[in-house]
Amino acid sequence: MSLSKLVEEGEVYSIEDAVIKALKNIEPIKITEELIDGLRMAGDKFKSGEYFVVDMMQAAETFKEGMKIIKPKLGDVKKDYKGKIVLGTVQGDIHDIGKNLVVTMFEGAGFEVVDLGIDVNKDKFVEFVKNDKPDIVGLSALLTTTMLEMEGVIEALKANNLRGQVKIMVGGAPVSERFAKSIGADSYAPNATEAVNVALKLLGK
Ligand code: B12
Repeated sequence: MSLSKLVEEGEVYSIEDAVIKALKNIEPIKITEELIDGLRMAGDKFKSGEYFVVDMMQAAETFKEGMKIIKPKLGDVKKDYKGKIVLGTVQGDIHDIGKNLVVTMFEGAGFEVVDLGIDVNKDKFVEFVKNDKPDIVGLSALLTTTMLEMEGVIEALKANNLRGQVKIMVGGAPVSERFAKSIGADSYAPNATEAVNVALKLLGK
């Protein structure tokens, strides 16, 4: 069974061996893409009603197990330093599967990444920008209620005179380009691969 299929079908006990085997002749970044593909296929099945949440969770768990082995290897292919990004899921929201994918892709692309985790309040973002001076702040939200919190983070940065120091990217299933513009974010990306491309553009690279 292919790596993507193993993730799609949630074969959590087989993924580790399969990834170790694949590493013998496939580049870590290619394996990452295959694992992401599997998660996307599971997501499609979820959308069409073929998969339930439990199937989606199983696929996500399988993805995570596979990535545990890949992550240290991605360091080997790190290119030159691209910039520093801090990411977090906004306050009130505990969804992190998508955000973690974004984190992984940024790490693989050569960014210094700080992951603040889930349910992150705006003060924590403000504090981080003040002290650690990242180039980009990435905000994730999966709920229509918590996506409004993104605007709160932007307003808090403004109130602390920090807005001009960072670029702000937003993402997550309910977020759109239009929403991003309406709250004054610098950009939006629909998925983890695009997120890296958009970030490079934002930083003029
Ligand atoms: C898995 C899941 C859960 C898991 C989360 C596990 C985890 N560790 O993340 C659990 C079971 C815990 C959960 C809980 C809840 N969930 Co939920 N969940 C989902 C589900 C099925 C999949 C989300 C997912 O992981 N997708 C796969 C990833 C890969 O995609 P993604 O997150 O969109 O991320 C990609 C892009 O959006 C983008 N991206 C993401 N973040 C960022 C950030 C940046 C900066 C950028 C650039 C890009 C980017 O890149 C990612 C990778 O390509 C969705 C359904 C759906 N279709 O989205 C519901 C869903 C989001 N959940 C929903 C709900 C209602 C809830 C609960 C409130 C349920 C409840 N009553 O308790 C709670 C909320 C708890 C809370 N306070 O947050 C609703 C939201 C409805 C709404 N309109 O707001 C959804 C849409 C399901 C539904 N159809 O009703 N959930």
